[in-house]
Amino acid sequence: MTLRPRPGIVHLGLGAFFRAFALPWLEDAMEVAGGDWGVIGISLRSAGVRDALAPNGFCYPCVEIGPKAQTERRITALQQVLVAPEDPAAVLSAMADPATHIISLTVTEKGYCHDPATGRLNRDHPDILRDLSHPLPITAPGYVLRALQQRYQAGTPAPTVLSCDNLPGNGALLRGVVLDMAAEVSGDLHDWIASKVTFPQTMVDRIVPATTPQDIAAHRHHDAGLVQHEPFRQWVIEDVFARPRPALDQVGVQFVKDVAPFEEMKLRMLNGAHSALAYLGYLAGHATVAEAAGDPVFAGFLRYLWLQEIIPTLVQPEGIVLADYAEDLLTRFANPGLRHQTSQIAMDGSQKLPQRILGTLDDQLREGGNIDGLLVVVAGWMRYVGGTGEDGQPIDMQDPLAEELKSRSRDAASPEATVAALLSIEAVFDPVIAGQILGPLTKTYISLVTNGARATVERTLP
Ligand code: CS2
Repeated sequence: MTLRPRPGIVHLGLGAFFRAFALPWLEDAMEVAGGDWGVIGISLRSAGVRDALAPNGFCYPCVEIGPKAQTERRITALQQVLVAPEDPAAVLSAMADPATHIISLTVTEKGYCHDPATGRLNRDHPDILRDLSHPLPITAPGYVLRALQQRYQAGTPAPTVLSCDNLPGNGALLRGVVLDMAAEVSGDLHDWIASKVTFPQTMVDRIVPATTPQDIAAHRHHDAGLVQHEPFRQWVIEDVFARPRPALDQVGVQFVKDVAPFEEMKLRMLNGAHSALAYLGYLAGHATVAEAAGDPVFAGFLRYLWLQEIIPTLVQPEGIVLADYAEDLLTRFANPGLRHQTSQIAMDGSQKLPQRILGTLDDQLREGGNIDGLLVVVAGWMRYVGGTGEDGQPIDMQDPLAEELKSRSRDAASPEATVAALLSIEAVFDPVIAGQILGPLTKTYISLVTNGARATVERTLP
């Protein structure tokens, strides 16, 4: 069935994840229950995605890569792609249009312009300072703020603002950032947003590796809009959606009162393990998650981390047995067709570490639990951001704090000094926790430097 519904959603950050996760799911909902839930996608930076999709009217192939077979469907619910820097006013008009009931976001962790350690707006962020004094924004929170301002001024009903990024309490975090900005613009606008606009928390899950030129070359139509994903998908949404809403509940999306147990499970178990494989696996020479997960030392390490250090900090979400969830993760990671690069996941570690690893570490410290495995992951990140691999080759480290991470690593005269210098970055590490882990983390880091990642991981296993 070809769906060309009218747009009801404007989505900021049209990466592969949204195209392989939410768009197919929205199509499933429209096939069951109809509705105009077409999507206008917004690229906040470059024209690449628009240019890849425009020749085919924004329709694209979405390929599911199972462990044995692949299946393909064609997605047709994306109506248009706007490139924000080309015409920011057009983006705001789409977001402020009364037909737009949902403004959704996948702008990655750093797109929220928050302080990762506290979750609050980073008031020193140069783009935020700019957006507060310009009517045409450049940041994602700036777009949300100015679109809400237009709706408020025009008397247009408040939309649902749906963050779909891997952040703890993503809805509340975005709400806090937007409200902090609104307070600088107008008290009335602030109060309208606070009382009328809903920002549900969500947990989103599907592994979607970045599409490579080789993937496109191998596709039967060489379609540049191609996205590829694993079979698994899970979407849990806090049930505070403004009406109308797509019939996602009829096609397997879970609407619940409290998303937190699902979200913490996913961030700490899936994303935490992903980051562990990204840094330590990369250092040990594993280019992909499947390769690393297929290495018995790393598979053993993940099982140990999950069962001994992560699961003890979690509340079991309804309907899920955490030990089974862990085994399922290992199977998902081992999917040989996915070619999910460890270097892709390693990106932006300063923004990811707090919710993936450091929150767990903090909980374990409070309860007197074991933290040896978590420390190996933090040490792996520290070694990785130093910029040189175990093979002596430079690492293409990408992070919003890259310059600071590199200069702190470079200026440190010893491994002890490296650990201390990185631990004192307060945007990432809570100073109290930093003080508690300095000693053992330094030992682990020295082992990584001396013995390598794989041997250090192996020694951590009981
Ligand atoms: C990954 C996630 O790149 C990363 O940091 O950990 O994109 C991960 O694949 C998804 O969250 C899975 O749902």
